[in-house]
Amino acid sequence: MIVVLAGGVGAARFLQGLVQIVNPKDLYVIVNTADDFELYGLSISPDLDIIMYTLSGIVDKMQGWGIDNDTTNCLEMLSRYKQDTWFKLGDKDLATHIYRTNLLKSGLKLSEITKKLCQHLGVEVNLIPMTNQKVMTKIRTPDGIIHFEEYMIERKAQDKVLEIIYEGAEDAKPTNGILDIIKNAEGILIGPSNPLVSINTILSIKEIKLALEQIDKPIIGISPIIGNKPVKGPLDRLMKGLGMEVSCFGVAKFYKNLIKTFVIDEIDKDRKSEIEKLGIKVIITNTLMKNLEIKKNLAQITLDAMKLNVG
Ligand code: GDP
Ligand code: FO1
Repeated sequence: MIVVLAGGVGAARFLQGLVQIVNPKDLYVIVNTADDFELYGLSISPDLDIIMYTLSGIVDKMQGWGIDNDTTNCLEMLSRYKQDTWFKLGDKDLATHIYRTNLLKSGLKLSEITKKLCQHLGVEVNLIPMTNQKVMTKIRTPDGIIHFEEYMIERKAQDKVLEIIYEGAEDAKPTNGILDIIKNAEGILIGPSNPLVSINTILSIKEIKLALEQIDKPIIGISPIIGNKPVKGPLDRLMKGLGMEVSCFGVAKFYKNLIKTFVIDEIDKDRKSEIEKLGIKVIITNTLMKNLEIKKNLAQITLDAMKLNVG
């Protein structure tokens, strides 16, 4: 079995390539749930949904989130009622949140509900929320502490980032089974996800971090930054806010004590020797996943690195 640590869009694209070359049933994806929040009384799990929709082929490919050809009738009506509608929930997408919320209310755990959703959508990869407890990424700004989605979407990532807080992480336990999966994995792949608000949230659960530190298995990272810019999202602003260098080198430095191999883009090949000085092996390839061929190639190269045990 292979374990992948995942956020939303970057990891989902990578997984699309990986399922072309690995039996999906052998893939165990530990997914960030610290973006989860409630809206209109509904429980939303953006990263789980992004991966589910992507792997089942129904994702809105341009956005990388939401469902293809979805409508927004419900939001339009809510807007008439003067409700906040900054988080674009499509009508079909709403069905997922209604289903999830009802099952949570009936006593099922998020991990159990995720399994059901995956079965209904024909997703064979094992998607596992990092925890069944509440962990929430919050951003400390000069105006106060706000939820990550509010920072990123409602306020368009314009606030100065003073601190990233993983609220609830101290007391959160990994979802049942995660520690055994890590122990028995052939290797661990860290998707090209946001290291600060997707991967570090998973690592903020102490037992997961410890399990990863204790295994003697290859751990391979993939840079979400290409040519000193994230492909999407506010990673540059978050890194700047924390005083980090916005580059593949900055991400490698952040992962220094975790990974032994890092996959970077061809455009960043000049940074290879600096990263190697951190004690990390570097693999250079095209990491901009514009089509299935590139996704598959990136997955193959990452997997080869894992199998060669260079990690
Ligand atoms: P989010 O939850 O939607 O933010 O998704 P992730 O946690 O997976 O993080 C998005 C990250 O994925 C951003 O930092 C992007 O730079 C990265 N990303 C998205 N598409 C690509 C891609 O094609 N190649 C690489 N290398 N990174 C990507
Ligand atoms: N991202 C946006 O930029 N704007 C949105 O309105 C938005 C709505 C949305 C609805 C459901 C969902 O599953 C994801 C959605 N996303 C939206 C993406 C999401 O906010 C982020 O990419 C992740 O949460 C960051 O990890």
